[in-house]
Amino acid sequence: MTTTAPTAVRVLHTAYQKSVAAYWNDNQQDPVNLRLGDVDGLYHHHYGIGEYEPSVLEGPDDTRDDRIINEMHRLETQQANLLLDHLGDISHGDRLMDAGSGRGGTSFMAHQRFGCRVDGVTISEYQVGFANNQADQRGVADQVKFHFRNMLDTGFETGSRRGIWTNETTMYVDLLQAFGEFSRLLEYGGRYVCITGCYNDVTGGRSKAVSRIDEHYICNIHPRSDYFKALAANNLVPINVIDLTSHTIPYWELRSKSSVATGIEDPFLTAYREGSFHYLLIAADRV
Ligand code: GPP
Ligand code: MG
Repeated sequence: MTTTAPTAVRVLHTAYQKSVAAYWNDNQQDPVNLRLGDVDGLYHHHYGIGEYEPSVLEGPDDTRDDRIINEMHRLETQQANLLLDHLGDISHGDRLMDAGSGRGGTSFMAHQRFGCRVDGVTISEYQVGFANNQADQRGVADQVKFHFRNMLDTGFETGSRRGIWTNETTMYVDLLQAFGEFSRLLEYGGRYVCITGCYNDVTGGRSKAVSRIDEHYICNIHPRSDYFKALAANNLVPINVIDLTSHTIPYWELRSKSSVATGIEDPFLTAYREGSFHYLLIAADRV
């Protein structure tokens, strides 16, 4: 028996969670994430927002690809900055949690901005190793730590968090369970910020394009309504809801023209343009 087996048994509760962990442990060499991260050492696993600079698509040919990669990375970093803008006032002594922390990009940005301790949790042991290695290289390993833990059952202390965020990770979890755990972890008045893709209740059920996104990432995109039901059921009161759909379409247009396109660009563009899918930021306070 390996030494990691008992830990994995405690962290991964279901066959679905095991398959998600396997996806993120095994499919990790995609240049769409590594080449962008190599730009400045911030490795993201989320999409971008804002207009791109159109000149990146023009000549000279020998630098075009690098300029597109840099620009996509800038839009992804801009997305994470917008998320952090909504965490409210965070002091040095506060503690934050990144639920579904990937390779750590948003966690490092949060520490840089607020100077406080950040714990990232992920069910991918590969990602824990990658992100903790980044923390060592950045010299912040005492402040930013990544844990092989399940966001539905973190084991962290009740009321220990001033802020928690999910940057495109809630499509992998039951919202009632996740928000129940976040509500337990947040102190009174603490803030939860979510950026997510959700499907549109108004246009009906899951569209074909949304189903293709689910299949691609092995996720389960929730309807918009489920977010607000699950927040309300867990003493999380929205203070801000921003529809970012029109702000993320340029990122997908640029990505579809890049050398690192993965094939999922068309379903995203179709889903957003037909109105069956939204890109939302939700900020909520724990009461
Ligand atoms: C992007 O990660 C996010 C997800 C996989 C979750 C799904 C998000 C939705 C909004 C539906 P990534 O950066 O690893 O994806 P990619 O490799 O395609 O860039
Ligand atoms: Mg990516």
